[in-house]
Amino acid sequence: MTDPIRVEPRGAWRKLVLNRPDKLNAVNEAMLTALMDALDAAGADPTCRAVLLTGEGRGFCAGQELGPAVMPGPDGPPDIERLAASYHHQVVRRLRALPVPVVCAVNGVAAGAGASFALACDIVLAARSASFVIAFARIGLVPDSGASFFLPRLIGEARARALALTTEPVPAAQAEAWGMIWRAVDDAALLEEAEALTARLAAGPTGAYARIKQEFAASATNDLPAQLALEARLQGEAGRSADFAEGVRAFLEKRPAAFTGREG
Ligand code: T3D
Repeated sequence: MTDPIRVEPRGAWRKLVLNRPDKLNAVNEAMLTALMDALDAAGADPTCRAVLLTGEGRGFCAGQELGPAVMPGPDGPPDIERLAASYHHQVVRRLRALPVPVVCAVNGVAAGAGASFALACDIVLAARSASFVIAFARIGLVPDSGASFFLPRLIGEARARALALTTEPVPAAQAEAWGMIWRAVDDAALLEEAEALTARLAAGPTGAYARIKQEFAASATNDLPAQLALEARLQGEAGRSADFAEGVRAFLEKRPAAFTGREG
């Protein structure tokens, strides 16, 4: 059987590929479990300093697989709450908590939870032909897997509400113009650009990147004094790292820094 998630180790980083192209990489429990395992393995490996997430084929991810698992059965309606909390949301939590940067290369349509997964990543590049569909209401569901958290923060409430209610697709160029993603790139250049960016991040100050993720996670709820206190603590930690010492030395010696990702 084909692995629903293909893991491609690339030295200091790894590529995770959603691998069910005939269904536009729609996710089911087995695929979500494999994705969680792959993210856990990346987080547990100190030599893995960045992750790239993308999809196989013409789609990035069409969200939850619409099939028997989400159909009413003899025992009544499906338990979507359990599915969401135990699977989809666990993926989103892992993407946000992973202590290394996660780049997402949206190679085609990202719909429903597929769009949410992309928006949960740290840096999102999308092929110009790709689109984002907040598709949930098309089938009578509500934005999920973080979509109702990420969207208003990224593009403002007016656009977020309209996308959730109308489910109109957002082309990649529009997503870039709205600040929903980092950059739309030509289809042929997507993977090369995403891989180069991931490799660059994998050679960066890994500990500082982990703390940058912590800062942005906390800024969603902190007031300014709390955020300044957090910045001071994290800056203190970063300032004690070997990478900071190397960064300053490299600056003074007018050469590129050779970061190792080491703390001490
Ligand atoms: O736990 C929870 O959180 C539950 C809730 C989950 C959140 C969700 O994700 S709910 C949203 C679920 N996803 C959708 O509603 C999207 C369904 N798909 C579509 O609307 C369209 O496929 C797309 C807009 C994404 C792309 O359209 P198009 O025309 O490019 O492709 P297509 O022809 O519709 O799809 C190609 C194939 O993929 C097709 O299979 P076939 O006919 O060739 O055998 C299609 O059935 C299949 N496919 C696409 N999406 C899904 C799917 N199969 C199962 N589940 C899908 N989600």
